[in-house]
Amino acid sequence: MAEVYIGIGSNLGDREAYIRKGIELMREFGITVIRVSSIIETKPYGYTEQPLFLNCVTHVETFYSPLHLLNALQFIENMLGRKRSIRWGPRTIDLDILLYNSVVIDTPRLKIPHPDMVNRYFVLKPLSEIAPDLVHPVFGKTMIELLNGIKT
Ligand code: A4P
Ligand code: MG
Repeated sequence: MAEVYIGIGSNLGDREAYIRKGIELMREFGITVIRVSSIIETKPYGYTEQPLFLNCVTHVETFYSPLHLLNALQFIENMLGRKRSIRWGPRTIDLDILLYNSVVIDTPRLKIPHPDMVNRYFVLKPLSEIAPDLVHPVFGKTMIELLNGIKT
């Protein structure tokens, strides 16, 4: 069983409903959802000309391999009407694998830990709420240390 943290974001339509539905569908796909952080509203990062996001992080357990999990999450994104247009652009739902045990993967299709998570308030804030002492497998710092290290 793998311990996994998944980042969820939405900035189109009924954002909270998309997040709730995304979590429900993860359960239907056999993923065990252990904990869900608070949902926070955040300014768009990267491509800034888009609506505000709602973000949260979930702690899950799964027997899926990293690639199977990615496939399942992308299937759920498509079920919820996600259309891929511009990179970092608006979306009904975005499901990113942040951490998968202490696994480090660097391929074009899948990068774990999510490479930009250490710079993102909208990831580190909810992650520190549910796993403050979790250590990043590459940087060797806890989530709360990483959160305290970024400018907001
Ligand atoms: N991919 C590689 N590694 C992973 C991973 N660990 N988890 C690949 C999920 N996917 C991963 O993603 C593009 C490709 O990344 C996938 O096909 C997969 O093979 P995508 O979801 O299709 O496109 P995207 O999300 O637009 O691109 P990207 O680079 O993943 O963007 P991010 O990092 O997801 O950032 N601002 C706020 N406030 N809140 C947000 O949630 N999100 C983004 C998107 C930008 N600004 C934001 C937020
Ligand atoms: Mg994504």
